[in-house]
Amino acid sequence: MKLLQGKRFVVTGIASKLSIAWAIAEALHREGALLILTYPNDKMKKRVEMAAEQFAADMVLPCDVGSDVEIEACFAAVAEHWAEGIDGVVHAIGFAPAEELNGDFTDVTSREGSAIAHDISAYSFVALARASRELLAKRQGSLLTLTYQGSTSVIPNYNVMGMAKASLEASVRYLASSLGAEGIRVNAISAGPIRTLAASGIKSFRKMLDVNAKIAPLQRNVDQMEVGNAALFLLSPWASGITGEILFVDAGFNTVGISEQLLHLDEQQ
Ligand code: 0WD
Repeated sequence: MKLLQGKRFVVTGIASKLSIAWAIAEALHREGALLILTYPNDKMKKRVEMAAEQFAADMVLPCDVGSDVEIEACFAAVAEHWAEGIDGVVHAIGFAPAEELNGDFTDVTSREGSAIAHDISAYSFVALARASRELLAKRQGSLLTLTYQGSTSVIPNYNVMGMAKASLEASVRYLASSLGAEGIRVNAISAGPIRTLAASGIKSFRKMLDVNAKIAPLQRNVDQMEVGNAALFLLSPWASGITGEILFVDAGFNTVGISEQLLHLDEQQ
């Protein structure tokens, strides 16, 4: 029998085959899980339908997380389809206006851009948790989100997304505390940089990948499926004792202060 045979998950955030959510859906499907996939707008619908076909998803539903009405309608449809509850919700969503992710933090961070980044990238996780609470409680399910080390350390051009990810990580802890009594676990994966559509919006991303691979203990970057497999674990009964946790899947990058490579940087130039 497969690891997650017959378990039921809602996966958000598929924008292309490169999306981290695509790999998570692939890992869940590989282990026998049933899926409902969501899309934010008509432009993305076709791509998500492609994923649905590949992973034999039960259905695809619209869910722009900027809209409470859409979130409610989405989970009402999930509840109708899976009245016995769900085993997990994956939040793989991040957004900030492009001009916020290019330039000096103090100069480019605007009130409006900040509000959008926090709403779509952080608050939306709380909104999804509220909408799925009853369904998750029925099967002791869990919530999973994706974050990045730019929440706690400065990364050039990550800017307002660093603020939003810090807020998202705080919400993981508050949600874990709020929902723990119902048996619902809440965790995040802090992934190393991976080339996706969202990542391509960050200035100098390619350079960041190079630096990351040089400094990380594993001397390379991670790929989508390494995140997918870690997600599989956190969403599974094997992680039943883990909640409020931020799990790094970043080839060890976050553990390094001064690496051997950094120590000899001047010799390499
Ligand atoms: O290096 C990376 N790629 C990392 C990504 C490192 C660490 C963390 N992450 C995070 C991202 O911040 C995000 O939270 O992983 C999550 C998934 O990102 P991804 O897989 O890198 O990026 P992508 O394939 O672009 O998926 C993000 C998607 C959107 O894509 P676009 O490209 O259209 O912005 O988030 C979705 C959308 O599908 N999204 C929304 N979904 C519902 N409602 C909304 C919305 N309003 N806005 C964006």
